[in-house]
Amino acid sequence: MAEPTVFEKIVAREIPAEIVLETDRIIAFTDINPQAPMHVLVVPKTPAYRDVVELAAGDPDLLAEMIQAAKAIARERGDGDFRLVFNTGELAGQTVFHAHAHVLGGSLGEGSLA
Ligand code: DGP
Repeated sequence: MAEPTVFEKIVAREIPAEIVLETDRIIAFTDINPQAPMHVLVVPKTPAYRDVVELAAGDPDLLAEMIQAAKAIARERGDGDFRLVFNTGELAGQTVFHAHAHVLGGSLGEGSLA
């Protein structure tokens, strides 16, 4: 068995997080190192998918649910607009290999990619 990721520990309430939304299949919490005025991570509770590509292939409905959750969070915490970022692979800056979406909102700056 692989070591649990930090996101599994947040799902299990083994480490604290500022949780902003939770359903049966998803948890969302503020990023520990925010890159925008609103920076929330939307995470499927299952650790089965290492990244968004695996998730899209394995459970597209769950990915769709994450995108709807992103919209709800952006409406609640900002002006409703948001940028969705999926770092995919180490060279792209992925550090936690448990699929997740970065939901960024607020004043992002022109052309900023987070
Ligand atoms: P990525 O680089 O795409 O794998 O993003 C991982 C994000 O997870 C990164 O922006 C920082 C965030 N993160 C890492 N550890 C923790 C933690 O313990 N709590 C919270 N809230 N966020 C974390």
